[in-house]
Amino acid sequence: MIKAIVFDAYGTLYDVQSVGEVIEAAFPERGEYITQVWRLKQLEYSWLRSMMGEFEDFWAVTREALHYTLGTLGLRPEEALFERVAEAYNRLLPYPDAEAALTALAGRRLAILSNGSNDMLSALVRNSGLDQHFHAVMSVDAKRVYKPDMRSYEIVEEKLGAKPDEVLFVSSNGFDVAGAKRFGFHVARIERVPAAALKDEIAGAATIGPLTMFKALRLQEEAMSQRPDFVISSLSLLPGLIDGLDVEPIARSA
Ligand code: 2OP
Repeated sequence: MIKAIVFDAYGTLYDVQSVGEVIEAAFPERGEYITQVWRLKQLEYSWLRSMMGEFEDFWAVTREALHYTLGTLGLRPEEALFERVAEAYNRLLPYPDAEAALTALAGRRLAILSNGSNDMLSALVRNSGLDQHFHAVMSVDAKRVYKPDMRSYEIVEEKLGAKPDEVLFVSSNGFDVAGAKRFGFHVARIERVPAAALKDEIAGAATIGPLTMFKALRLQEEAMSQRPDFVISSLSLLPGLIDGLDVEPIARSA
């Protein structure tokens, strides 16, 4: 029986591309490049920090990655502008399918497990108004190690009391899908960019831009042995998928 449905945050519920507008306003003509390199570097730094045993929270990682990215363009913005751009990560927009899906799943134990720091996640769910849907919003801060390190996924059982095979984990991040599956969760992958659509995009492009590279590197299923149990194209299809599973309802308050 599934006792908890646990969502990844960045890229799954929240659109990391939505920082693009703030970045484009700050650095005209460079929005797409900065958005993609920033996210790629942010994840890379999280993995490097886990491997080096040198944890700094995701806010520090996010800022280091932004410094790196702007540095590749020779940009050294004044502090106020840097902060404004960094802060955009706390105001990401939820995907349009997120709110309705979470509403349709009411009555089940819903939670987030994210690389985001506690402060970032609080700001994110509050700013987007999605906070009301979650029984728990869990940060890897508790373990000082990033997904997909196996220790990060242990937080779910420690906080929710649900064993790995009692959890349906939902993510669109290939590395997180592989990690969660390796840990023993049931995994639903949200396929935001189908492989065939990416193939057509590449075939039709005169040159391959940063966004296409990002889709190729981060939004495809990893070619590793840990495969998701379910693949759906959007969060809108999650309630239908879950209707077919044995999911424990939570007691309603009177
Ligand atoms: C998250 O932890 C993996 O960035 C993604 O929310």
